[in-house]
Amino acid sequence: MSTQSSNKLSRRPFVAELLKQRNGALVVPGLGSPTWDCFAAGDSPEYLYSWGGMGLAASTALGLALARPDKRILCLTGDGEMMMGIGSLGVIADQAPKNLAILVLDNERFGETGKQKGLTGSSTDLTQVAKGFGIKTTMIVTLQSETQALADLLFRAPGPVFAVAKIALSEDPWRLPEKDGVTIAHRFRVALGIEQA
Ligand SMILES: Cc1ncc(C[n+]2csc(CCOP(=O)(O)OP(=O)(O)O)c2C)c(N)n1
Ligand SMILES: [Mg+2]
Repeated sequence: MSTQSSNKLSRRPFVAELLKQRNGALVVPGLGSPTWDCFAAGDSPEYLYSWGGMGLAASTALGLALARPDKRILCLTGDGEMMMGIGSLGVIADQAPKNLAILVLDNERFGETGKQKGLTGSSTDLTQVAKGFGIKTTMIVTLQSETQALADLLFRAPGPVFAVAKIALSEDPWRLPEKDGVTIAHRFRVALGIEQA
């Protein structure tokens, strides 16, 4: 059961609703909670789960987007993880892959490691930061009713696009996927048809 501390978006049902609309998009979830949210919504070999590596989700998604222009790529990460790899937004704006979307699940905290406060709850507006780096299309979502408009942006609008969803702090049960990086990467490549099972 999930314990909500505010009336913001509830992350598990919100992520599950969004992923229903991914229509073959490859997903790079940031470490910790976003990885668990994806797994809880239903495992897929098209999810390149992260374990431990903080700050690399957006740049990993950029590499994928450039390597596979035939696929839509979604980086689905946390505010803390995004802040750690914030410079990658400059390279994303510069390379401007049309198939890349980034969604930050922003609970304004380092949720997984004890809910320490991050900067997005006080001074930092990540959409303005993204715009400053040169990403022209951004969106902030605070209501469940905006999920459809967000899905249209993330999965259909010309990229690169950058969105922030303000989500509630929660105590969702752990849902931990496969941990072995070699296994995760292998099954991802198999799903892409570039390696044999
Ligand atoms: C380089 C590095 N520093 C710190 C950590 C520990 N760590 C793991 S998850 C996490 C917080 C992530 O916060 P956020 O991305 O906002 O996700 P949330 O759990 O809040 O959804 C931290 C600090 C790490 N794994 N790697
Ligand atoms: Mg967070």
